[in-house]
Amino acid sequence: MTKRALITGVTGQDGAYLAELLLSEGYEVHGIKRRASLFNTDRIDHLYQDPHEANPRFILHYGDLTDSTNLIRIVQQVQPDEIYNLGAQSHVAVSFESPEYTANSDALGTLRLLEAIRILGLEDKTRFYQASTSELYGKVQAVPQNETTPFYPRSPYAVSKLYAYWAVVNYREAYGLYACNGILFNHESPLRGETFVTRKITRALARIKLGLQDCLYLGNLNALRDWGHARDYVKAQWLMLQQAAPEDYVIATGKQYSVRQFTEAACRELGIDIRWEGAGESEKGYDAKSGACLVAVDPRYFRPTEVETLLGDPSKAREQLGWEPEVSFDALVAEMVREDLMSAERDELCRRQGFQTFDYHE
Ligand code: NDP
Ligand code: GDR
Repeated sequence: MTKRALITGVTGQDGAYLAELLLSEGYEVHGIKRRASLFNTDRIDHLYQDPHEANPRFILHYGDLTDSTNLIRIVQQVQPDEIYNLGAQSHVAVSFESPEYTANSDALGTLRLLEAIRILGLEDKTRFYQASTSELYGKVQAVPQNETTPFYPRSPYAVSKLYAYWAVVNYREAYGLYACNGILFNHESPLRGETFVTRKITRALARIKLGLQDCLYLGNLNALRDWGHARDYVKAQWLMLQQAAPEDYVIATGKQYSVRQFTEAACRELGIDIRWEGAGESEKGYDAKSGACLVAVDPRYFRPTEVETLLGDPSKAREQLGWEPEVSFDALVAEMVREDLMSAERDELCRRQGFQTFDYHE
């Protein structure tokens, strides 16, 4: 029997990689996308199948995590063997601007899906994956962080994800649901949203290299993160739902770098020698050859409460799931830089030919 999966957040970074993985594993994949005034399926367009063709294996449904009516209807229609709840307002800084919406989609959205499983009597059929996060550790209470480290969330995003985390544990214990939390540390890729720090850096430096942009403005250069590749991490999501019993797992590389080090690694890939001067809010990064300023700190990007350091211990996932990250930090940076350089080259060519290109950066 073909397995059927339902992915919320299928248009996001992880949704795209997971859909690809599940299709390659022979699944019929259903995804929930939001209605937008423009097409918003860039990341999954290569997977698109014409719904008029016979037996499509990749099917999209309009829906929103803030609307339980559509969630119940879609779950009823799809009767999924596995639900991957990846949909979320996932930007930590934005969650300070839109805390109520973040709670509605990230916390209550998760509850709505768990209830949909129950209301439809699918407790024995449908397995549930929740996209939990290292942001739960926030102001960290132990180093490195594992499945037993206490949580201390530091943003409306993290507080919302804390609610979702415990809702999953509670539904597992109360109703016997096969439901898992994947506590994933930061994972990146060329598909990463442009306003997360890694992609912001690789995209801006590629554009600076080609003369399309002057300066990259960043916030806290000292923040430390455990960065992996999204393709490796969606494999762990899938593995969690293939076990005999549902459990929660930390997924991380066990290595840590600062935002400054990520910037330096991207510069190395681009053949730029960066020299730092100043400290704190007045720190700047200069091109050692030309003397041009490449990077400047802008306090606008500081957060009201910051997560200064995260470092995961993935021992449990290694031992029980047989999971290992395959892509190193340097290979991740190289891939992101390569892809952003290609798209900057396209923009530069258009500009040379007299076409105006979009120059938005945040
Ligand atoms: P993205 O921001 O790339 O994708 C989020 C997805 O959720 C998009 O498809 C977005 O749709 C969708 N979405 C947002 N709000 C709603 C809503 N109200 N209803 C339905 N869908 C919605 O995130 P990632 O792919 O990076 O992350 C996937 C999940 O994993 C998220 O839950 C995130 O919080 C969590 N996570 C991510 C980590 C990371 O490092 N990437 C680490 C740990 C956890 P649209 O395209 O229309 O905006
Ligand atoms: P994070 O990712 O908050 O860890 O959440 P992000 O890339 O936004 O920030 C990482 C660190 O970099 C610092 N930083 C900046 N961040 C952004 N976005 N823009 C900047 O200009 C900048 N300058 C410095 C931040 O302060 C922070 O310390 C991501 C999301 O994917 C979440 O959904 C997920 O749960 C966690 O990772 C794990």
